[in-house]
Amino acid sequence: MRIVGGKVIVCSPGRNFVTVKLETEDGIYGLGDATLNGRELAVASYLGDHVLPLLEGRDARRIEDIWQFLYKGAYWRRGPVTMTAIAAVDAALWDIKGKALGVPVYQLLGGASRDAVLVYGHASGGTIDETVDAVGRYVAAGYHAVRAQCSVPGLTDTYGVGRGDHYEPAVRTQLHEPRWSSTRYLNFVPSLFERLRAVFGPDLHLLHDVHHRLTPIEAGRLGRALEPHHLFWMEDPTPAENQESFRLIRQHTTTPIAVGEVFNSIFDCHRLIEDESIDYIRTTVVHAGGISHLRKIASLAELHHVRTGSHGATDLSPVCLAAALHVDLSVHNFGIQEYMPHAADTDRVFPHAYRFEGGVMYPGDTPGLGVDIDEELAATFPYQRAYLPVARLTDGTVHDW
Ligand code: GCO
Ligand code: MG
Repeated sequence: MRIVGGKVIVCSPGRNFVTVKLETEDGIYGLGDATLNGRELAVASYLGDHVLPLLEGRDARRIEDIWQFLYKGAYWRRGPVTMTAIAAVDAALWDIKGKALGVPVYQLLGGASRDAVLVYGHASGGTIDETVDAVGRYVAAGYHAVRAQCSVPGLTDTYGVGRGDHYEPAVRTQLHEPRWSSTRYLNFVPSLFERLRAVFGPDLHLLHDVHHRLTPIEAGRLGRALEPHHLFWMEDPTPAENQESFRLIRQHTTTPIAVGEVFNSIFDCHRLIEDESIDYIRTTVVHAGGISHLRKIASLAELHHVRTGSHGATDLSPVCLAAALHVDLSVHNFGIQEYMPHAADTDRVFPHAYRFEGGVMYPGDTPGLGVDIDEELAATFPYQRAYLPVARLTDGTVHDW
């Protein structure tokens, strides 16, 4: 089954997405998400200028071989641009294999290990009262797990606090540089979760994203302060270039720790996993080398009591979400999947078989990934340059985002 063509589709139905479409000699095609928020065109060029010409004529059935060919063959390894490009090709090949064999991808990955995929939604508010209301709306919609973020008094534009229930961090106009204070944040956040627990009781899973903003010892303090409110996880407590940092957090708190949405390979997290200094690994299909590589990370994690918790913000396209759901359903050590519904225009451009129902998701049984792209409609939404905000401390120093 030779690959006879491929293209990169860049569109912006609500936000920017980069999608790879690979075509085979028998007319079957596969899709892969290649979106790297704020740096989209770099991946589009990597794929269109350098990768797709190499795929012409190769056997689409040899997924692992093509993965190794693109990874080892480039000489330049890892990094977000390379690994996102490889991920897109990998997902498209799994999509093709599923379609060729007439089965959904999760069946190729060992079949379902569970009935459905537990997901968490994003609640946020400008005040604690607003955040309580937002969490309440998710509970009413059937969610069993909710991430809660709240504006920090004295700071404008706190990370993760959206307008309405749809949060989109990338800004299409000028670059945004909001100010940040870890002191104010640390003094405030425990009161948010004290209130949420008092209102919603012990059974609702509550999550929180720190977005890499604290030092390890500050993160230890936050984790300890949140212990009475038993969070499902504290996400990205500190930047993770230095994997050893997490040992210190671990020594100070029993609050479960999740990290990994910016990781690109198993080499970014193997020490964290082997040291058992985290509880959830958040790597996902599009930024960590595709379905093939994500499964290897999940297998390593399984040995060390670490469960998966894949990134699933709106900048990961429906093609990535579909692929993630197939992995989630099949791996034994699945933990939870992040789910932010996409804009209506995004869903129209990417019709899909996956569905949300009662706090869980199902990838569906359509052969392959179960997601398509309406190329004509996509062409009516041209790319629009957009950037993530850059955080600065109150004195103007650039801070971790
Ligand atoms: C999350 C993330 C997102 C990211 C965004 C970056 O937990 O969902 O932190 O909000 O900021 O996906 O591209
Ligand atoms: Mg996050």
